[in-house]
Amino acid sequence: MGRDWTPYPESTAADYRRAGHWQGRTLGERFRECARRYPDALAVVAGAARLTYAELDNRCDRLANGLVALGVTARDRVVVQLPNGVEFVEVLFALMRVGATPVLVMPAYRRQELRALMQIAEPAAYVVPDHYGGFDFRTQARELCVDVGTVRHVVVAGEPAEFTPVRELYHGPEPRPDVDADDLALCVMSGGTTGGPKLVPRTHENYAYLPNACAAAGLDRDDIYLAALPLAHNFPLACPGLLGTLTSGGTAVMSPTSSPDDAFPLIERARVTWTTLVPSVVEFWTEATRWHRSDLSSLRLVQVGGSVFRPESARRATQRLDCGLQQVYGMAEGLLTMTALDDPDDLVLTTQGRPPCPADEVRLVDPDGVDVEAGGVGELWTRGPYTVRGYFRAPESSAGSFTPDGLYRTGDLARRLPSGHLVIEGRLKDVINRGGDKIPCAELEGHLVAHPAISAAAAVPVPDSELGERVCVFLVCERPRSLREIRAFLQARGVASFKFPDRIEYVDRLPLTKIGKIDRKALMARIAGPAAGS
Ligand code: OOB
Repeated sequence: MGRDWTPYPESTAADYRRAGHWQGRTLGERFRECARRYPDALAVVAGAARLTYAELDNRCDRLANGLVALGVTARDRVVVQLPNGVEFVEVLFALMRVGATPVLVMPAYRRQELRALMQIAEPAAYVVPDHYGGFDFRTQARELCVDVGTVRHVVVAGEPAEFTPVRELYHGPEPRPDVDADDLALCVMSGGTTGGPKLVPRTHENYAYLPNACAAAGLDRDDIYLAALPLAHNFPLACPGLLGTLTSGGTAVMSPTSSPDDAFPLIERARVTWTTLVPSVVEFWTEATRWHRSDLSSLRLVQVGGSVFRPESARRATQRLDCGLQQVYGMAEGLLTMTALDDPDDLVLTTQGRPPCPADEVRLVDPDGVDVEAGGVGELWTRGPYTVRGYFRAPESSAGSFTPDGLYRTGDLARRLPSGHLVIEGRLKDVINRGGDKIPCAELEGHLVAHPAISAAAAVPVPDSELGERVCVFLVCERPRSLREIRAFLQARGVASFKFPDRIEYVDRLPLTKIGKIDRKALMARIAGPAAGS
């Protein structure tokens, strides 16, 4: 096995297998077992398409054959940037069946982010929609093929232009390799760390454990899941999300976006029972119940995570949506914590719950790496059967983010209640969490100083009632530039629009800490007052 990623120590892997956390089966096998057990059950609903388990299983097989015929081989990386839809599900399982590694990228990402992660992944293929959200992904694919020499095939869902259409890749049998459960199932993008984009390598055993771990959501084959957040994100994909649904016989309904206009009619029509959302979207849904007439009475559970969820919003949401709530704290790197369905209301409203697996180790430490006193706030360090030990092909960042004995340093600050429930109190890392979308400050600053008139830049979070945080940038600049000009500059560079500044402040120079780093605390204190406008 190549060493593009850090394996678990053998004795630890043996412990996880002995305890039954790892079951030696691939995700493809688990889905196929489910398809054999419930062939006629409805697996996926997307627009007019409705596929039973047997149909979906068969289509995934045929697509896997077509990918082999195209020349995709085991361990090839394939960047998949598809919105929620049947193709997403089929491409994901087909690649897993070929033993290739899907690298899942959110549709909002643009050329800058993609180029950086493709330079790490060296993908053999890139799978995109023709259009989504008013953006032509084929144009971006053309540019990326120039930027990144390894992409042999661009595969398009929809009108392919000069590329390969997905619809022509459903083939008859081809010899396919065996896939090992301890090999990579997929890579997801790290959202939580500083620095450039990082890929999180998840093995089949590690990733297949996640949906099991989430049994706390009480999922069964009668459940109907609405995939409203982009499925390339770990939370709707596997916590237990789409993968939990398709390995337990339930139905996954695809929503093209998370807006109430798309999601509410789908909930009513398909009698959706549960979904996964970020706090800003739940708040929007809560408001939308005032004017939307759709019947949401089938909803029994909404999972909420990705950024801080205020107790008042949580209370309002459960009342207006009239359903259960599960708070989830998690990360692409692995660890999840979740409230239980039978937790008392005050714990559900004010905590982010407990880790689901007895083998999850969670430490709260002070700056010297020493465990804080019971009840104290410390940085959360973790290791366990579904938390990775390092990033894909990034030994240096891995060394910075993981301790020598394999604990992931989350950069989040947490407190533990006597019941074991964790409360996320803040964070140490320089990342802005804009409604669940993560923006590494240094990355945005790097793009800003590429502007010829900007000599220095610092990005800081500004508290916001809707999104939790928005992006404020402090610029040292010859003369003030409009927000519109700065955004246009970032757009032309190919930066994802959720990273664009919401507010600009001009300074003569950036305040520095004693050791010469940008003093973000001082900058945040300056904007604590009302918005100055820009
Ligand atoms: C989820 O994953 P990522 O990789 O996009 O972001 C991880 C970071 C965490 O380190 C933390 O800073 C923040 O997002 N976060 C939360 C939170 N859940 C995540 N901060 C406060 N409260 C929460 N409930 O965001 C993710 C992955 C799987 C499940 C849920 C969320």
